[in-house]
Amino acid sequence: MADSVLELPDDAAAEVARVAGLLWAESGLVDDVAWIAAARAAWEDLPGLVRRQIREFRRDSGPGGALVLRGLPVGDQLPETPSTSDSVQRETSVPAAVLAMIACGLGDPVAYAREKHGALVQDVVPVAGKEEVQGNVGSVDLTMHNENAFHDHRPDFVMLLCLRPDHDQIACLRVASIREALPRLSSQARAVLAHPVFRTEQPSSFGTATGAAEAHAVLVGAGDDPDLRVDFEATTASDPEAKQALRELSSALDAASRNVRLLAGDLAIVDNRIAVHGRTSFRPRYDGRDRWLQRTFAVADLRRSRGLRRADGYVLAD
Ligand SMILES: O=C(O)CCC(=O)C(=O)O
Ligand SMILES: [Fe+2]
Repeated sequence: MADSVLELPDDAAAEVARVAGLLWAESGLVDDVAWIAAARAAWEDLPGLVRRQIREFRRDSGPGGALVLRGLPVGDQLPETPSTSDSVQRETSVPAAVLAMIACGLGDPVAYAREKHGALVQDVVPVAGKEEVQGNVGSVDLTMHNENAFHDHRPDFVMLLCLRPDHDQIACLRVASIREALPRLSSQARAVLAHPVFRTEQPSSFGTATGAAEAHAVLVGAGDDPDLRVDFEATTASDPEAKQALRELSSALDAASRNVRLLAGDLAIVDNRIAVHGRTSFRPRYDGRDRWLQRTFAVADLRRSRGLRRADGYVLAD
């Protein structure tokens, strides 16, 4: 099982920086299939320490369902933090190289055509006027969620690489796994959560809700080690008993949650099958030096979504 935090020793960090620098210099754009192929090859050149940790995490993400790698390179000349919704990283860069290589180690990167222009490396930045939005443009507390819980092909892993923390360094990524919450749930709640009496709408980053979401269970698979599928902003329960079970789950996850303060060069990887994530509030200044994360999704089995991906690329059409 993987440890939950790995601080890279200096020599390993320097080696990652060297390999990322070479990949950055390869021609093309981040979303080019050829550049992702180069990232896949470059993954093999990363230090064994990093590759082992990622592969162990892929096999078993542990009780907490999250891994933080500290000390990754993010480049020397960081531009201003982007300030608009839906901004993405199309040009190759050191952070994009780190995300692409590690996505290839976890499985393969993916994106969704309807979200953030289908870009594989996306900016997570606060946007003026959107403070209250329950999405990554906001700066109020962000409710716990599985990423794209509404989607049949939601990501298996969510990677968030910090390029720049918030000014006050108070924003925390929150992570909670069902493995740690399950013992806190009553057997009644566990049983109800395993029934398909919940519906989850698409998040605001995908556009407005359709009202056509299908019923699904929140706990899926092994009774003693289930997968989790919930978004406390978007999942609704069909009857009072199911509503109560959802409330119980929310408290159990809160009680099991961990706060992670990400600093520049910290990469959080969340196992989206067993863990939810959210974020505590912070105060953006919109001065070009606001909190800036870059995000990439990965799936363990790319083939499974082939029907949604044109030309066997990395973007899911729907
Ligand atoms: O801002 C954060 O730390 C996390 C935002 C989030 O949930 C996401 O980008 O998926
Ligand atoms: Fe998220």
